[in-house]
Amino acid sequence: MNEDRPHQPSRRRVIGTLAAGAAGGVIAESQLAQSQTPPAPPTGPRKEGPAHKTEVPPGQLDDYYVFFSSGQTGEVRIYGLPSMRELMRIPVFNRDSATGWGLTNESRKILQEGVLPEYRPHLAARGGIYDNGDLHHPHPSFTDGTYDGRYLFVNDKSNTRVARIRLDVMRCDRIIQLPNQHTVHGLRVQKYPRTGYVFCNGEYRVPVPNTGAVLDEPKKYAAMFTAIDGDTMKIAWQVMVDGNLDNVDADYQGKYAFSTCYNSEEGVALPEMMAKDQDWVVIFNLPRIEEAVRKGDYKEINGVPVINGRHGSPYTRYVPVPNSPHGMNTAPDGIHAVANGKLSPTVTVFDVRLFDDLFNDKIKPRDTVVAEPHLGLGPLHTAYDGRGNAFTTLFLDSQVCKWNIDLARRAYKGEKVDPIIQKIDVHYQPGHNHSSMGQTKDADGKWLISLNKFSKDRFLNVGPLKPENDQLIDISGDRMVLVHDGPSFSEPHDATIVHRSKINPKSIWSRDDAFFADAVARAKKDGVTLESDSKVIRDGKKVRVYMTSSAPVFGLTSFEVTEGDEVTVHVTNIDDVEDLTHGFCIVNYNVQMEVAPQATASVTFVADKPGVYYYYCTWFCHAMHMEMQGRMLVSPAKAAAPK
Ligand code: K7E
Ligand code: CUA
Repeated sequence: MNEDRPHQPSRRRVIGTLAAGAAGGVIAESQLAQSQTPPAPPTGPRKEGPAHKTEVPPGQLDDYYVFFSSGQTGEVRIYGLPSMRELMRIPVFNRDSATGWGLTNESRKILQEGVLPEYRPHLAARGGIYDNGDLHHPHPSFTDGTYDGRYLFVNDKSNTRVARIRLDVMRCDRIIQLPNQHTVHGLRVQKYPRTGYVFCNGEYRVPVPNTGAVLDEPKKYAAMFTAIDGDTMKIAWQVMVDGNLDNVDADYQGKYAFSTCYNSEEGVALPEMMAKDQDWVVIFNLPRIEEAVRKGDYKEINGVPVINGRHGSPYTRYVPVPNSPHGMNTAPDGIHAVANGKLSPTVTVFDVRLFDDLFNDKIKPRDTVVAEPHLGLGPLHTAYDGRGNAFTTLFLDSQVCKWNIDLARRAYKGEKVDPIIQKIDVHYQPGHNHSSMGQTKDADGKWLISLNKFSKDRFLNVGPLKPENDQLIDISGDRMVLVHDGPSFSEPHDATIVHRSKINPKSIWSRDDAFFADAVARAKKDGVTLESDSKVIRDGKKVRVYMTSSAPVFGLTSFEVTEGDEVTVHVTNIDDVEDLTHGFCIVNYNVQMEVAPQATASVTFVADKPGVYYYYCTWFCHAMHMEMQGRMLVSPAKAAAPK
């Protein structure tokens, strides 16, 4: 099943049609995808496979964390590798029934603060919160070229947001929505000296500012490249560019970031976007941009310094590459960066050491290109093993291509060498791939995950909506070996594999954690000690209920409020025991939240229906967990005085 496939020259001609442009090319693309419909699934007894490589015996731990995005599900998922077991989910841009993310006061504050003032009125009916997100790219913070275990940064393409997750508690602590741009697609972070900047690509071109004064005049639209300060989660600066930005990466010197860009035509419909056979990679000169901000060479728009980085600017360079490139991936050697061709069967290899000369006008943009190997159809993303080899996903060919960077450079100079080492079938239509530690200078060349968009026949049929298929490939030897199929719900675009030595989360919350500082402050004002008091404070129509939870009892077995009261319930889990989580759910009241050991969680609602309502613990915590319950007694509001 995973033996090599020869090159398929007949398919290459299709790319000619694609690159030649127009909607006809897209029809050819979908036909090509159909032509790959696999043979009927095998029946009969299961065969033995190479799965033992992924086996982590009971009681033993995985070697790596994998932070998977989940696309339109809006959350982050943590897997263990090599077992590919899902370990945990971190809600971010979604609502989550289990943890109460999107419902608790603590999470709502983060979600509400992550909306620009100009969009808040539009969300008023939904409590000032977006309900959906489209999370593509999870990237951990760096110090000195490798992961430092502080944060994970993620984008929301759908509502133009960036979120930060604290890796000590695996919880989102900040969200911001970016002004002056429309979507955040590509997201990567500064690798050196540290993060530092979080680079965010604005994909769609819109009027800036987007107020309605300009509508159907696409020539007046622009896309924006944004650098967020990862420590403060404030925007450091934005650069206005030509074309649509797709993916981004950064170098290992802290000097440059670079983005693939499609639609240099600046069209708004597909035939226009594909009209030319070249687009470009935009290179951003970080020291020059910082200098421009210091000197005031910018326009302030919506409170953000916006630098003009369009053609001719000293802050950017535009390097022509074949039509519609997609992934942008820096190699762990600190020298090479690869733009993936998508509509072109090639990838374009840059030597980032040449960028100084480019910005000093000593060489031409294309002089920074040192190789452009022809790999196969639909190259989207590239990963590395740290031994000079690269692994590129071929979306249309449903393959991963292993190739050698040095051989590609030599072939580009005219030497008769083939940079392609091996191609392996994946199932099917891969987007991103990721290698173990492969986006750091510590790339270890052990594992590769191919994140495939289609699973078709690879799993039991679950109806018209199928899972994606994340396949694990052993790259430790000379040949790639496919070792595991992993279904996942919509839709991981990207994943980051981090060695477990880099991450060190807590098992129990610290009582002084900022995550529930507001609840602590409210309690203090009410003269309540969260860790010991269980009481009800009435403040006009506002009622604040404080209770502890300690298996298997809540600090209050009942509390009484009046119809129409605004009730805030605070639950503090005083169990100081690893994994002893409680939950708090009020029946028929749309209230449910998780309270992990030593945490406080709170929720606010209006007690608008009189009656008896049980609250109960939702996390199985004790033999008497079923009995961990209490009653909320809601008395009817006094009837209006009779006339
Ligand atoms: Cu290629 Cu959004 Cu990184 Cu999807 S992106 S595949
Ligand atoms: Cu507490 Cu179940």
